[in-house]
Amino acid sequence: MNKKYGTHTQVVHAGKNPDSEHGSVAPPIYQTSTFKFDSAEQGRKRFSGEESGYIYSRLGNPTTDALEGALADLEHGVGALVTSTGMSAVTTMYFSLLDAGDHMVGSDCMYGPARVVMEKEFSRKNIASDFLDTSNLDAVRKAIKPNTKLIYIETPANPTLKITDIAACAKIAHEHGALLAVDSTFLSPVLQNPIDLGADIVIHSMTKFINGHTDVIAGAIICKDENVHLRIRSVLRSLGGTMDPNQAWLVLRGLRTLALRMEKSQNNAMKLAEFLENHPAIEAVHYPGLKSHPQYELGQRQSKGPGAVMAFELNGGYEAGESLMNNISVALLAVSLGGYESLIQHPASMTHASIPKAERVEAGITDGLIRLSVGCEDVEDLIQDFDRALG
Ligand code: LCS
Repeated sequence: MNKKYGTHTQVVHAGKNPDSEHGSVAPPIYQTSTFKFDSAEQGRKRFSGEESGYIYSRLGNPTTDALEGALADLEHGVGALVTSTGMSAVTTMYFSLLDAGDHMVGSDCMYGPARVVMEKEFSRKNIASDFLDTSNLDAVRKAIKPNTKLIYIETPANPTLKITDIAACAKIAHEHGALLAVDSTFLSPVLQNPIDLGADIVIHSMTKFINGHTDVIAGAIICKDENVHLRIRSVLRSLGGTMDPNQAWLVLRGLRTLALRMEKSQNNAMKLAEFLENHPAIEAVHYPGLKSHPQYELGQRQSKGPGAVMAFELNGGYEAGESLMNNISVALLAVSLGGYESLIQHPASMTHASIPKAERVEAGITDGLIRLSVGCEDVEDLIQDFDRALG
């Protein structure tokens, strides 16, 4: 895809290669588990790599390839790998890049299970980790050890919307022979391209904005370097967290309207954040589009927009938040984010409940914090509904 095209054009056409047999514009769904060989010799050659071609859908399928092509284009990587879930993308990356005796530095504030699986499960395999405030670059530098192989940041972070400097972390990682991976789920490829800023790996939960229709769980890993891509691809195919062709087709269909949806959701989020910031019942709004956000300038520099997710605290603490969640009617009370509809939830008791309380509070995930993912509704309806429910 020509990088000179505008974002909407890129999203509409990324990776597109209409079906060569019939010219169908929408990609066919190759709903098959396996592929017939013309001869035993062909089967042997496909397995040995002497001949390209499909073998078995866990190892590759034309519909999942179509989605991977589009994502590699949009994130400016050498290749993309699509996975059954976002967590599968995270754990496949951990497994591929970290061996017993290695160490990882991660953002203290990230999607709860992505941190907990490292601290609870990978630690049992003798892989060490330190999760800290990666927006503090001195803290990142100090946490690096001779055996640090990976810095993994989530920016903006779920759910505090804290921002980490991608280019600076890439520099720190590379000075120490480590790789930098970035979970860029909150902004999607239309608003942030970590590889352009020096990152080696981009992770997405495509359950969120990329699919955008709240009907599929999916993930992706996009790499800058061919060797890293091939290493992770080999592990993914063996561990088995690959994507089904039907799932890939749905995500590709959702992807084509990503820029449109993101534009509408982001415009709504900006107006709603301004409304909430000025509302007497609200103590603080955390949204990278507001000048009050502590890393507003950094966000402006490294991203094309603040996205459509925010968090806020009410003056009345958790009880006021609970009452708001029970009284809101346009936004739905549900976890997840990045869909066409607005969703509201309480991280401390829901998405981040698996993180022990002391670590959660240290990461800024207070008991009073409410997270809101803004959808494509009419913003007037969202504002009126919040005004009523806050009252
Ligand atoms: N990365 C981020 C930033 C996420 O928000 C999530 C899920 C994941 C990775 C994992 O992806 P999944 O396997 O669910 O596709 N975040 C969720 C959330 O905030 N509410 O429900 C799920």
